[in-house]
Amino acid sequence: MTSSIYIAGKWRPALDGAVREIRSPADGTLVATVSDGKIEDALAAIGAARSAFDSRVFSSWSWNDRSSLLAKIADLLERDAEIIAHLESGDTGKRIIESTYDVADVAATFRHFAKLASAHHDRSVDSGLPHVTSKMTYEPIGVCSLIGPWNYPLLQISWKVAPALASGCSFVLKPSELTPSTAIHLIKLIEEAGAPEGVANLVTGSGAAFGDTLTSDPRVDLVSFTGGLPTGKRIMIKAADTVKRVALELGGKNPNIIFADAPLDEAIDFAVTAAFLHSGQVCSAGTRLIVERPIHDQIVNEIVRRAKQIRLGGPNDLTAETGPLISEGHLKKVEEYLAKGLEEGAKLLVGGSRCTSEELSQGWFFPPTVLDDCNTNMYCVQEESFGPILTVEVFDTIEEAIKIGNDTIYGLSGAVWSTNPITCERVSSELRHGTIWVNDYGPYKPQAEWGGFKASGNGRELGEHGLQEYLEIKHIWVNNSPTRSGWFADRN
Ligand code: TXE
Repeated sequence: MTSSIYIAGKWRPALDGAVREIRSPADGTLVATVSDGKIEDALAAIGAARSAFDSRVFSSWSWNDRSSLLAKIADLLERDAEIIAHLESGDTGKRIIESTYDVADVAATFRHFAKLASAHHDRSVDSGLPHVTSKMTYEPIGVCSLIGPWNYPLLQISWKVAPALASGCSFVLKPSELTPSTAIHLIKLIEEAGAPEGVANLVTGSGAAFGDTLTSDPRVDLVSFTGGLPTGKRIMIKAADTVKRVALELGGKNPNIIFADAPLDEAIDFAVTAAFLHSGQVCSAGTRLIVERPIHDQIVNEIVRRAKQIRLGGPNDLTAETGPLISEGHLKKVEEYLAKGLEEGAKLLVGGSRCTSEELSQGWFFPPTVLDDCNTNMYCVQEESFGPILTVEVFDTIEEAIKIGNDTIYGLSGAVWSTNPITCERVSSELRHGTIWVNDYGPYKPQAEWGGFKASGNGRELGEHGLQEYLEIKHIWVNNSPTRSGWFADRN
């Protein structure tokens, strides 16, 4: 779709006419051609969002009406689920079944925020004075720049778009330049559901070209971003000049801690999934396996055996269990990361070099890889590879397990496996990460807040806080019987 920029209710090409080809990471085939927006397009989109917001065309809707809009969008997502899943798999190379699960989660996200919106109300505050009413009102923050990543393209932007609409904001959406197709479809559904012109705007194109415009323009009130740490830091700097609210989800380096008394069969099975699901391109991937020394060999041997069996392939390969990395650049980054780990002394147990078989050589496939003999001083333990690389560390005491699990600049998620409730309670309370799973790995719910401690980001998405992020809070004090204050003497 070469007119994939949507501003003030109209689809149009980039002002300079540039287009960008989207190619499948599984086999290099052309899956879409989209507009390649630039600064001028972003400025126009911000202008449209600002005008729509200032006109109150949408913020004046009742909470119930906005709730109905979100429910309608959820219905349309479910109606188009198959189309959307194919678009998502085309851009990302992930299996159709995974994209299908993602679309269901996206619809659930819209339903969650629809429910929150319908239940939303002002809060009265006890003024302590009979002639005064005092209340807290919740208003949309204004114009939002919503910037998404490529690993869960539609899901991650739905965590931003749904609360922005629920609260009555206007926004400019910028999906990753690698995976824009489902964002384009979502905007069509928002249009079909009846959002007023100028509320939802979309600019496709690269962050390098116009990201700074979206994050520094004075007409923008909030930036919500999911992506890499360096970009997140840059966004904070760009947003600082006009003191925008900034919400960031910047990934993690997530510990998966297994004690010797854990249910081992299940712990091993989940360790494999946590590390290799979507080829490790998951912000909450369990890429740091931390095992109690006596069970190290048993656990690692079994994970290696399982890792060797994982079948890689593109969306059209129905026997595939996981897909490719997103791009050649990302594959190279994962290769460099692995090379550093080996230089540092990590021991390669399985995987380790890109797939060159005939059926995989046209795509960016990298096999499940396990590095043993790791420790917290290593680059490969501290830095996110965002690929299918699992590092293994050992511990002897619970204190050491907690220390290792917290020895990271990130703090997104982690897990603890043990049959001892006291162990689980202590580890889950002392790990400094935004989500902790006990004898499980990976589930999340739209009703529960998601986000990170430390360098994993700012703020929370989903849950109730995920809506608060898009609201300003105002205190309205009404004196129904004003009298003089008498603070200063009136000398006349
Ligand atoms: O991310 P970028 P990249 C991590 C992961 C990965 C690394 C780099 O470790 O290897 O980040 O990935 C837009 N102003 N995660 O380079 O650049 C960009 O166009 C505003 C973790 O792909 O951060 C895209 O839409 N926006 C993560 C989005 O930022 C800018 C998911 C993300 O791209 C911009 C993805 C700028 N100056 C990667 N420059 C997670 N938390 O789940 C780029 N962008």
